[in-house]
Amino acid sequence: MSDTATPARTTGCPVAHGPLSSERTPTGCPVSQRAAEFDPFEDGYQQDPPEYVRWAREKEPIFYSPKLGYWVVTRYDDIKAVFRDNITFSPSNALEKITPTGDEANAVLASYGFALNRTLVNEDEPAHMPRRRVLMDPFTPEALKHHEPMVRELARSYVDRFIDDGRADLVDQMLWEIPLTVALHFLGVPEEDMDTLRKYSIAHTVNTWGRPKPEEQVAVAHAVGNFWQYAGKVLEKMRQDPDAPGWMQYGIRKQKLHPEVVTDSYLHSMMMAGIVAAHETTANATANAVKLLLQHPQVWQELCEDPGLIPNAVEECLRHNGSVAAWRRLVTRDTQVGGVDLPAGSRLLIVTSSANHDEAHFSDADLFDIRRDNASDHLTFGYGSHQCMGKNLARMEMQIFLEEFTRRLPHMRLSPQRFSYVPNTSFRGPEHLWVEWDPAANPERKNPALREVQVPVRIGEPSRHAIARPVVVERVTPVAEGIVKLRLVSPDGKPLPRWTAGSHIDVECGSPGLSRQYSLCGDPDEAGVLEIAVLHEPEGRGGSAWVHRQVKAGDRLRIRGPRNHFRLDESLAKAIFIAGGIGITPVSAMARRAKAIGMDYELHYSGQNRARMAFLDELAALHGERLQVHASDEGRRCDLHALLAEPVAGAQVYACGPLRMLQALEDCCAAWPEGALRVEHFESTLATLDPAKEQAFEVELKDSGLVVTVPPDQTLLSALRAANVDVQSDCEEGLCGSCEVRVLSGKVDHRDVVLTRPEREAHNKMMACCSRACEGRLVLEL
Ligand code: FMN
Repeated sequence: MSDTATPARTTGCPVAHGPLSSERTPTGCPVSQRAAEFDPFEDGYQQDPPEYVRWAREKEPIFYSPKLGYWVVTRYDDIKAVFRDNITFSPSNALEKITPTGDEANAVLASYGFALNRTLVNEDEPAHMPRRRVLMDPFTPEALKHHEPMVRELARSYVDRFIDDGRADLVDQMLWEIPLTVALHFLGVPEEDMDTLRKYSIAHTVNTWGRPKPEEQVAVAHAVGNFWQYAGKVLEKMRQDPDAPGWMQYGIRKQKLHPEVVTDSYLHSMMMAGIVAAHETTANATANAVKLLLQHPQVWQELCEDPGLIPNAVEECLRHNGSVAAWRRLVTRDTQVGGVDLPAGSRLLIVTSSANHDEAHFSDADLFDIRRDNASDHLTFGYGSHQCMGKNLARMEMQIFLEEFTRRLPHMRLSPQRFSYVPNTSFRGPEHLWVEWDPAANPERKNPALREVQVPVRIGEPSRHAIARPVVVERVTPVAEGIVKLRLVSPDGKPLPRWTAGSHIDVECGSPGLSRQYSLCGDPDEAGVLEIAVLHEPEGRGGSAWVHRQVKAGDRLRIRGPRNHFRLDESLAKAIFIAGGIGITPVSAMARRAKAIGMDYELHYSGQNRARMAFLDELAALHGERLQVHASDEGRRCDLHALLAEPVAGAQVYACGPLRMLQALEDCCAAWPEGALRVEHFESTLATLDPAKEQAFEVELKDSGLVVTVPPDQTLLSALRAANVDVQSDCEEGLCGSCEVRVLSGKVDHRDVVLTRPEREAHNKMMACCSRACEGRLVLEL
């Protein structure tokens, strides 16, 4: 064993391994000591999977685990790439036993006729997508609505049972049984035998993802065998009454129309796998969520005070501490992930819980932030054609549970306890969750009507408009004619999220419906402070006027974000920053960053006259010679053509300012490499949708295997959401770039102001909030 780090590249592997073990990967590459020690059945992984593989995420993102015989993938982009390509990365091993069982256990399983076959989770194309399409409708937000009263009534009656006790194990007394009951209802299964089913489904988890000892294996095999036979019997019962409500009956009816797509073996396997998929994942996810929230009492209190935050809190809980820690794929042809060679036959453990803590995708990733604007990017539901079909049912249940708890037991806290987990790689949630409260302080004792209060559930991905955070205006400072700077701090000393140069926030200008974006212009290293500068636009729509008229020191504002669609590439040889007027706000933060990291840069700042240009002294002090000020009234207009006449190797141009200036820059940079010009727009020229003038069009979703029609009165974004496809969005005006989707074929009628001309002409990406098809069908990478 050596303890020297190798720079690798001996076998084409790009990873600089740490101290080495004596083991080698199947490709002959050395295995680092940490990789050799990796053991997902250890308590470290069970307690906190993303923390357990932090070293890998940071230094050795794909490694081979000799103990497991799997390649372990830990970063967001790599895992998403694996999910995206279900041909190269087959899901066929997703339900395989991770620990092979011995002969005795296998014989027991065979004695029950156990033949769990392909289900939606683990089948390859071309079989999978036709089945998914045929069986999907009951999962759309529209179809799920009618389950809401049943879930709510269940949640209420279970809380009734223990609300006066002052103490409960939420897992045993509620969170296990309700998702099971909901799963049974959804599937159309009779409710009897719940206790037996509970045992069976635990056994199934251990059988598939766990490491049962040889003596346990036989008992587990009996339970799984019984589970299998039970599923078969119930299915037979359902066939007698195929018009009853339920997803299985829906499948039975579809079998009549498409017998080659929905087969008998398929229905039997789905029956068993469906119970586990719908039940345990939600039970565990809710237990994890309640635990996480109660471990952050201030966040819990905020949720109790503002239940509108619950939908996004659910996403953040699923991100931070979801119930599916890792998933599996089988490599079907020689390929690479993240530059690492993976031969055909390699088995992958894709640690989605680690992806959910990847700093490259989630800034300040370990912070538990229920207002995080991209929380729903988490990979806990997977992604692409195999994404969890029941995600919106799970979201609905979790929202309802949290609403009931926050309203009826806001004084609940965690009891002292050590959490235990069923050892396995994938399904994760505490076996028990003890909480306590003072029943005398139950709010219902003063106000019994509280039991019946109801907040409408949001089915589907949460709306960004619900996730505002309060801030206090510490200072308002005039920084130029018509421009004020606001210094915003946390109202209660809780940290504000860290941000990166180029980011902006949304400020609610007096009401949630009137929100405006403002770039952060302070110092990203000054923790807990956000600074914006707002130009008064007298002819505007009222947002900036409100800021100038109303906002004073001590006021509370509601903001969303920060988010960044104007990132500085810190690996550049050089950055040329160009700002016009109020466009200096993001650019000043970027130039500050460039200076801090020692990058070569220049800063060109134009305006009508110095009195109307913010931050001049500060910028001059910080940037000295690198700053060029161009004030029109001094006859010093910035000659953009001359400035950018020659492309500079390895340089990028970052610009923000009036529309005219940004359009001119596109011409000036025509000779520059594609993507060398990066701009941030402050104003939108977008008209709202006029259905009389619009055409319907179709989009084919390559990753999900669906075809969605976008009618004339709907945007692509809303049509995708109605079809259960999550797409991020922010401004929904074509300004911010957050709803970008990749286009694989077809011509796009671009209506945003984010893409550059070459980007538009390439027709390989579009903004779902506003852009449409020129004609015919678009194929999207979704
Ligand atoms: N306006 C500013 O005055 N300062 C800024 O830093 C600023 N940053 C913006 C960042 C983005 C990403 C966008 C889309 C716009 C930004 N704006 C900024 C423009 C404002 O959002 C808003 O449009 C402007 O204040 C006019 O609003 P009004 O017409 O309601 O008065």
